[in-house]
Amino acid sequence: MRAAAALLSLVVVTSCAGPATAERTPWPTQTYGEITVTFVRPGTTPAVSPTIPVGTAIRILGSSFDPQIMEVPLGSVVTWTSRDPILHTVTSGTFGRPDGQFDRELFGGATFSFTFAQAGRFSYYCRFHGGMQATLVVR
Ligand SMILES: [Cu+2]
Repeated sequence: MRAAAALLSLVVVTSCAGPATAERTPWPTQTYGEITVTFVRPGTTPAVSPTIPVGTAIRILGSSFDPQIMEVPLGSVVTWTSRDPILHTVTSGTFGRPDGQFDRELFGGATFSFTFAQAGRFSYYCRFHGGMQATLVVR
């Protein structure tokens, strides 16, 4: 057990590291289920794969959805809260191509909630502002 603890202090945990090649990842890796552990040598910098935030709350602020991409546990209720003084929408689909799952106008402290009962990648946007686009990954 002591040896395992000492070993863990030397590793960096990365997720979704994908297939490691000797050229791209010069450190040995070991995969345990969905977690890949990279064993880092002293004096080197580990390559950590980017991760996206996990949660169920999205803020609308500055004519932007925050976060822009978020992972949502399957079956969760996701809630959008507007912190902007101008009207926006939370509309499923991509700009100009609503998919009909949800479409709600929000402003100034208002909230909207939607339950994601299916896994997948879902885009949503604001009907009034072409640059407001974001993605949820439900898994
Ligand atoms: Cu908007």
